[in-house]
Amino acid sequence: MVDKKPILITQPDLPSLDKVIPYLEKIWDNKWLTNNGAFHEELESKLAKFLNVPYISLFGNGTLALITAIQCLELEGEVITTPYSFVATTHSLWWNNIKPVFVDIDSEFGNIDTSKIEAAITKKTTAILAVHVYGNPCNTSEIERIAKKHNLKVIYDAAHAFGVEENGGSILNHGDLSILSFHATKVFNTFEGGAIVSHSLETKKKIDLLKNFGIQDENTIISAGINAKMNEFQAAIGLLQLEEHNKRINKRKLVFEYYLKKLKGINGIKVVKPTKHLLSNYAYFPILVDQNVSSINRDTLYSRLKENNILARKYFYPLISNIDLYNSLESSSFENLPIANRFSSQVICLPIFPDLTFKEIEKITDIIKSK
Ligand code: T4K
Repeated sequence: MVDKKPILITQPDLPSLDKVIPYLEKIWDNKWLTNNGAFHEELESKLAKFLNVPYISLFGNGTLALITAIQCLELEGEVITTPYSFVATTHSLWWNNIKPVFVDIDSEFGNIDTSKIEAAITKKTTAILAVHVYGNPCNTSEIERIAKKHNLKVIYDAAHAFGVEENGGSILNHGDLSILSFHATKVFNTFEGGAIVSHSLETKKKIDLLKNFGIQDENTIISAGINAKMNEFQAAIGLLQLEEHNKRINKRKLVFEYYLKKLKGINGIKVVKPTKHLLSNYAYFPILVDQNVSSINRDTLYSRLKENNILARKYFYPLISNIDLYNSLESSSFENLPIANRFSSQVICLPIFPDLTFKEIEKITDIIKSK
């Protein structure tokens, strides 16, 4: 019999309501709702400490953070990026009138393949926009070596990488800027929200102007900024989420490890998993279904899970380079992006969240085993 309640890809973490009320009371008393309110300021400084980064600027969502990061670095022309991401990554270039140039991904983690970047650089290239897909770090040292050699800026879309550390340091400390998403579906959520991590006070100030219409003071507007501010309700939620964060990541780790145990040795199923020297956030549980080895293809497995009320997701399908908006670009050709096309046709992200039970995991893995 099919259970009535679906198992969703994720279930947003929420603080208990009784803890939220005092924060709401404060907002109601202060009547200060947005524009650098007290909770906004407190969350910025607490997050910078928690993530071990020098400067952070809060945003209304991750997409606005991406668009603003590009504005901050004054990019133009062409930017090298990956087609294997959520559409927001490439859309942020489109919103800045920049041509995306897609480079293929590596076959282990699905991150941009650094060995292919240099061949894609032209006179018009101004930056590399890479993504730490599923929270697994890109090859940052190689990206930054190439960027230095060709005088390019580097932005990391770290929407999946809240709290991830590699070799003991935050992966947010790489590149010129990193952006985060605090969307409901992320490991740290403020309902909607996002941030830019920067490495100098001067840059932070520039970002803060850009997210507030470019207003310097009552009489001076110095840039064509946008409205991308985080409000006090979001910031209050963020402060409460932070208290629970480590506990939730520990629970995610148990879920992740139980999945690994249950999926061990199944022909044609490969888990995209973090390396050992990583402090992971266990944000996603992606598997690749290899039709040549497995008795089933990705779409059939996806449907079978759905028939059993398990709503997994094909993150990331369709491949960004294959959608109408971008498929006429030269770099979108299948020949240029064989690995990304393969990943996109094989991937399923299985449900993962702190309260997913072992029983639910068994239900999911049993369906995969019986394929
Ligand atoms: N860069 C990357 C690499 C990203 O992955 C994202 C966002 C961004 C940039 C942009 O950041 P933001 O501007 O979003 O801050 C979801 C999210 O909407 C999106 O934030 C996320 N990436 C992407 C990977 O996933 P959808 O279209 O799959 O969302 P949706 O509404 O179908 O939600 C997925 C599932 O989550 C639902 O089936 C049920 C569950 N859910 C969702 C919401 C919103 C809940 O249980 N409660 C909720 O409130 O894109």
